[in-house]
Amino acid sequence: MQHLQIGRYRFAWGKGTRPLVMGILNVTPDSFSDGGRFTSLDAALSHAEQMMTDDVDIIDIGGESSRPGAETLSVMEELDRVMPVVFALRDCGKPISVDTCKPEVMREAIEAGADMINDINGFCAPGALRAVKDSDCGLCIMHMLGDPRTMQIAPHYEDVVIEVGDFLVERVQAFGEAGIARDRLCIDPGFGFGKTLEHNLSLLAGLDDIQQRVELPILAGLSRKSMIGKITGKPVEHRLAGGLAAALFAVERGAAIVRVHDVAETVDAIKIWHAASKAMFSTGKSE
Ligand code: 7PJ
Repeated sequence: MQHLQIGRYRFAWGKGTRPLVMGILNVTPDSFSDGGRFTSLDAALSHAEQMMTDDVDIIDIGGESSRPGAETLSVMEELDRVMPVVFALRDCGKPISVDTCKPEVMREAIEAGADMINDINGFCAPGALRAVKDSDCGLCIMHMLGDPRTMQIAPHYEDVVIEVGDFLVERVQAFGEAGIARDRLCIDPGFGFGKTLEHNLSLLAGLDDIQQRVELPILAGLSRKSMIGKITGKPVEHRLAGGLAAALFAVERGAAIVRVHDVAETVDAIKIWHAASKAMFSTGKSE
């Protein structure tokens, strides 16, 4: 059985294991609209509490918007948003992940007890590997073409599955050369990050090819993304059913973790998928 180390937590992954649900906790700046009594911290903590009630496996805290076209935050701004939430949740009983590209934020988060760093930039920033090396936190290495400001301007690949796979293989090699244990790593093709609808669909269909090449757990983030909207014609607030179908397709192709907004619904969907796929193993319908 293979394992993924996520800080204080250790999860089995691979055939027959239950895929994990990572809940998205976006931290927005304080608005102080009612005199500061109900702040973005309160809002984030009550959202986290709901996710725990809903059986989330990992809580992913993000302060910087990485939507296409988004502007970047300064280190101080990002720390101000994220760190109070990390401190408040670090002993909540669930692994805490921090979604950041900045080595300074990675260091502070790890110091404060975060269990995982999720970097949409694949730890490509100078100093990123050094920032995470001397810890046992889990690391999600995501592929992105370019940067969030420009990535959706005519992205081009000869073969998206091969090129994203090449990038992930190279990054995993760099982690190995830096002396970082393989059982801390998971990989992510980065749906929507410099990809057209066709690219995203090729990656979804090719998840098992990437898995076979890299042999690490795959994290898939499809929740509410524009590819769901493009196929269904639905605005972001009506993409739940589409997102559940995408998440189940991803786990069927081997994804070990799905990153989602709608935790309760995804946990139920995965419980059903998992129960049925276990029955398939035990009746010998699967090789
Ligand atoms: C992803 C992410 C994703 C990982 C975001 C959004 C945009 N991290 N952070 N994978 N997406 N690992 O949630 O729509 O797909 S931000």
